[in-house]
Amino acid sequence: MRKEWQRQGEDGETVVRTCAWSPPGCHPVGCGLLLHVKDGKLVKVEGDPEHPITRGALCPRCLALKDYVYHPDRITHPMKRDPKDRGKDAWERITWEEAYDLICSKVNEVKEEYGPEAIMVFGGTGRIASTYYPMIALNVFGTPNACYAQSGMACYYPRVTEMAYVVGSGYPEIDYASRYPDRYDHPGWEPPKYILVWGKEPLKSNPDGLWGHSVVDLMKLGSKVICVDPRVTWLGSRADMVLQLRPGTDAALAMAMVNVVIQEDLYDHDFVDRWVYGFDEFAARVAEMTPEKAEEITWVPAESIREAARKFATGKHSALAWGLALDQNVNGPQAAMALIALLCITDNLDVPGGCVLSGVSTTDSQKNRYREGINLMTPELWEKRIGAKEYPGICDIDNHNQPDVVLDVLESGKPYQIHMGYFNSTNIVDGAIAAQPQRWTAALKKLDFMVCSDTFMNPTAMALADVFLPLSTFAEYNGFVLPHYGLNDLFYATINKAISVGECKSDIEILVDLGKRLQPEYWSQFADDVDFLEKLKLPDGFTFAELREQGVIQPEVTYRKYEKGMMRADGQPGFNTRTGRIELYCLGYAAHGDDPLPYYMEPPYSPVSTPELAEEYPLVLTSGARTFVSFHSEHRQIASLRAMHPDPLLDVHPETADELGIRNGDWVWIETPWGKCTQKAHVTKTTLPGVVHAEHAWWFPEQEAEEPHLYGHGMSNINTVMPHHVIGKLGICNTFKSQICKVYRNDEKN
Ligand SMILES: Nc1nc2c(c(=O)[nH]1)N[C@H]1C(S)=C(S)[C@@H](COP(=O)(O)OP(=O)(O)OC[C@H]3O[C@@H](n4cnc5c(=O)[nH]c(N)nc54)[C@H](O)[C@@H]3O)O[C@H]1N2
Ligand SMILES: Nc1nc2c(c(=O)[nH]1)N[C@H]1C(S)=C(S)[C@@H](COP(=O)(O)OP(=O)(O)OC[C@H]3O[C@@H](n4cnc5c(=O)[nH]c(N)nc54)[C@H](O)[C@@H]3O)O[C@H]1N2
Ligand code: SF4
Ligand SMILES: [Mo]
Repeated sequence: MRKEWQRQGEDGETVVRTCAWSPPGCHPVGCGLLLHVKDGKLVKVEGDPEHPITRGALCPRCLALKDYVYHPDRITHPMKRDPKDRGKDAWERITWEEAYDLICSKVNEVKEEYGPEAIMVFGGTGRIASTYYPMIALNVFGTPNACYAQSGMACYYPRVTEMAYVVGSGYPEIDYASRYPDRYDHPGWEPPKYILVWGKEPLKSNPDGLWGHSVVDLMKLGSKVICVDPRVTWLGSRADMVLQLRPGTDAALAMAMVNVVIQEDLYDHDFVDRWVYGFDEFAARVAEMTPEKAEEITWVPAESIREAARKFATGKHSALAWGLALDQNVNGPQAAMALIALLCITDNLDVPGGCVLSGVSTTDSQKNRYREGINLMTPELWEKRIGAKEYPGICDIDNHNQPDVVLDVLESGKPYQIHMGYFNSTNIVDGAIAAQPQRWTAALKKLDFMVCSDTFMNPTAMALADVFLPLSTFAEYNGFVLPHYGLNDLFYATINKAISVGECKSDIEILVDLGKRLQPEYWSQFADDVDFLEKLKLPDGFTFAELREQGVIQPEVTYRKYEKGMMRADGQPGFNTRTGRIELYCLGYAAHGDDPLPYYMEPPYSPVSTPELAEEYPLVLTSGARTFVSFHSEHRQIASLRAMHPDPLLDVHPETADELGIRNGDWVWIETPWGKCTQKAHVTKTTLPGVVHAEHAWWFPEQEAEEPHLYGHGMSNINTVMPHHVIGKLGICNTFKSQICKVYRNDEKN
């Protein structure tokens, strides 16, 4: 436990200890930083050696924080623009009061004329904003419409939904001893024997609450890694096994692995008898997926499937790190069910060195606030939430819209038209989130009024916004870091304000300011942003000020919580599902029209499901593996980071490159039936022959800002070639990681 969040340093410096979140973007892993401040300016950034988890380590994005904070292009005051000038660099500086007045009068106008539902708040991935943007919708504007616009909500929501239905809990995280102050030395804790890293690259992604480098720490303590990935990653090159599968075939592989475990009687009968519902039906279903059949589908040799399954099942304990590739796969819920089965029937759930769960009492403060927001509106208004009728399964898990339905509604104006948009942490026009961004952009241009809060000008603000709100970085505000957004409280900490830059404000300040103006009955309970934080109840009853003094809190872990009544609100042993057990015959899936048992389904576009299309588009395309130097569309303007990775790269195997007449470094077109874009070929043996991997979220801040150029609009954005409406029966998942394409030289650029 650390103390002293602020101290005097040398030469008149103040040193502020803090934990990172965003902006600049990252997920809530809360790495520890020491921010050195002199005369109100950030002069040095270093890792905090006393942070119990990250122990001084930082990745390049935090090391470049100073370059980001003081970048000459950063926008540090509010601006407005006449809607007829959208797309033009015709911004006018205004004060916060003017910005708020404009926003509030538009909100009231739209509400009066069309109803609150005509406002939609758009948010992106798990930056700190994602904790608060639903509150702008629900608790401030009073609209039921909060939209995370990725087709099929295909990030984290699927895994969380699957866990909710099958296990009745939040996300299971590998036990990297984050909850012990003495970390890896803690008596009773042990490193996993095997870590199954499935469709995830944690060293680069540090996703949701997993500090990725801990996998390296665990390997040093003896853990072995099995990677399931079409590419050999850095971790893969040091792994015990790499199962290089054809993208999108994960469900077949996972079913075959769990089948091996059952056939070879490598599972824990006692666990199954006590805690699993529907095991016999499940076993009968996966029995159809023999390793030989899976080999045909996945391209992974049957013997490797057997070997990996045996290792995982007999290693005591083994942990699963399952990643985004499971979400960006329309067969993801079925793959997930098989993986959850693999984890639990081998007794690796909620045990030391396995995967830990959070109990019912986990941090739920923000969720409670959303609920208050829902209660502020009438049930009839809540009923109008777009996509919730069609896909209640996903929409009710996180009180959101279903984004594919949203796009249809934006385009058709039916059942009602959206008139105002508020973009809070999403660069929808030419950033990461939108499939077919051309469609989103055209549909959004019809809105009467749009607001964007961000740090830099970007394609979304340039093309759409009428008001721009300048945002503070995490060095400039107070807040909390909640790993897994509170769904698995591995540790938690405060973000401590060290500096101010221009007139920038944080998401939390803007939320409270707008709330006080638009819903004073509710928001008058909070004096300001810090008072709002003080009143968010955290686990263990800490307030913001107390937590700041304490430093990083590592809540105590209890293993096997399901035996102790800690997984259910009623305090009974078991799990928080309909049957009280882990449902491998999943009644939740069945209730939403899907098969209660796992099955294999080909990706909707593949050499197998669409052989005629595949004649023209013969390659399998996956996309979006993370890099160290960017967070989605962010950081492209930070010279030190961009120098490490100047261009968008397409990984192509040397044999495939030869067949296509492509050399390393050539610009190539990547084309699908939905469009084309261009990236630079990176010829590498780390991918499979016939499988290419494209980077996502590319735009070019150094290029002409105004439309039609719009920072190289669509030129290298891989999502211009990704379709909408290929979602599974639950309304979740997409095909960003399992698509088909053709690749050919782009001779205009070579
Ligand atoms: N630096 C950085 N960190 C980030 C982000 C960022 O943009 N930059 N984004 C954040 C976000 S929003 C998220 S969701 C997380 C995601 O983080 P992760 O869950 O780690 O996911 P990815 O980095 O997309 O990569 C997953 C791996 O899946 C592999 N893969 C591709 N297709 C398939 C497939 O069909 N099956 C399998 N089994 N594997 C496949 C890729 O080759 C890649 O190695 O990262 C977060 N962290
Ligand atoms: N092809 C392909 N496409 C993908 C993916 C893939 O793997 N393949 N990954 C997908 C995934 S998993 C995700 S989550 C989406 C991500 O998509 P988004 O989250 O929409 O990411 P960006 O396009 O970078 O837009 C985020 C914007 O928020 C701003 N920002 C950063 N921090 C904050 C903050 O704290 N508050 C506010 N208000 N703004 C902030 C940034 O400056 C940036 O302009 O992309 C998806 N797109
Ligand atoms: S993972 Fe990297 S970018 Fe994210 S907070 Fe930690 S050091 Fe910073
Ligand atoms: Mo994501």
